[in-house]
Amino acid sequence: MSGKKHKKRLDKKQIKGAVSRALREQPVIDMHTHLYPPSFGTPVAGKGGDIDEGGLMLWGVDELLTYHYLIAELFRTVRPSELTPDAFYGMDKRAQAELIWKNLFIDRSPISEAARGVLTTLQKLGLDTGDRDLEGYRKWFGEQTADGYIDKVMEIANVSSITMTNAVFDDNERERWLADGSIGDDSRFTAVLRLDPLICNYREAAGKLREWGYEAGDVFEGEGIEEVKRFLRDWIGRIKAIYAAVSLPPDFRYEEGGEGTWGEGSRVLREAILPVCREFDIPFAMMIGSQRGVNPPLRDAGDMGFKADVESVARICREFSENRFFVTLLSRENQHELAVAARKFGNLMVFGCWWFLNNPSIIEEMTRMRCELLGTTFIPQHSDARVLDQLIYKWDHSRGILYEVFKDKYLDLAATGWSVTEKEIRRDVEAMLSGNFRGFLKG
Ligand code: RAT
Ligand code: ZN
Repeated sequence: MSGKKHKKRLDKKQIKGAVSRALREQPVIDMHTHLYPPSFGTPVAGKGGDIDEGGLMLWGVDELLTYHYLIAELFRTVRPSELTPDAFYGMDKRAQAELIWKNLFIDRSPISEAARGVLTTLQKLGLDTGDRDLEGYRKWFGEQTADGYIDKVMEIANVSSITMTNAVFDDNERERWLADGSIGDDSRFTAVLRLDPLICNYREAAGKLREWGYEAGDVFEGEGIEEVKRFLRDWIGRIKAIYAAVSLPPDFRYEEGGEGTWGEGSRVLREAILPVCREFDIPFAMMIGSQRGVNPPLRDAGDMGFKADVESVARICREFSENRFFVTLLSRENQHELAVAARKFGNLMVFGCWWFLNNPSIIEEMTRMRCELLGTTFIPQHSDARVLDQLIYKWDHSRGILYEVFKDKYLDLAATGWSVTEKEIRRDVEAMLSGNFRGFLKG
């Protein structure tokens, strides 16, 4: 039987061109960042803005250079007798940036992904990386206004929406929301309620809740349960959270019986967080595998990743079939099992190549495997940017790798005789960079 030949069939060269165009032109919704609009204050001096020392909006070359990924790399280049982490953190930001610049960019070639990222960012902003002129870069950034710079970065990175991580247990952030509920109203940003202590350290979280006027007991039980739910409802409403999220350590287990190390955290999940997510019809994100403080003096740079328990993820997805879950895991070894779990549960949306996995070789391997197991039904990447400007390199580098994977997949399709069209390539790329996320939020 001969079907009607597809008129728009592309040849190999055209397929490559179409994938490259689709990836370049498709705006991204970045579903997990640690970025904020200027309404949260900025400690960075720009043109015309006030400096707010505790401000949360980070941008500019000194912040790029002092990214915690690079701080970890700096401490591979200095002897403890020369510089301790405490001494480093005691230095001012400019001096920290200068040391990282010297040790990681001048004294050796910046070939690590985080170091290369700084250079891609400067280059795409139009600065000459060949100059190696840190002072010149600083001058350029000093001429930007924080607000206008967000538009510039979003345009260069082709990011249409930035999803924040709003840590309600962080006093600095919490107080800003309480002082002015409209700080989240910047249309370029959306909010996410981040709740780590509620599951990871309920007793401590309950103490805070009591300080804030919620009668949560030291043990998660009785009337305290309703108070935890009231707290969640208040904050989801206050910040207009589009989903709620938690980062869990590798030893996290979902313990249905409520016994064992994770018994109480599992009950908080089952009896408070997931019911409230259902009420608001929002997904819950679980980022699992980060072991905090493996080398405590390094602070944020001292965390590590280990293997998580994918079976717990599967049990949660099965028991809470009315909830929707975004899941990303930090260990490379977990990625195959997680993708297989997503084949079993439509309420599980796999996302991103998180933190130590956000390196070209691993992104490529993970994305190929996910395409092979899940087709187009996953979210290949998020940036995890902490410094606004990082959106530029994270998305530039990721788009390049997604090109390598997707073009191979469409060439494989064409080899079967299937007609591959530009319109359908664009449709699929739209889904993976934006639509799958939007659709999963809606349910
Ligand atoms: O990727 C990172 O920058 C980590 O420090 C964490 O922020 C992690 O992404 C998280 O959200 O906990
Ligand atoms: Zn993060």
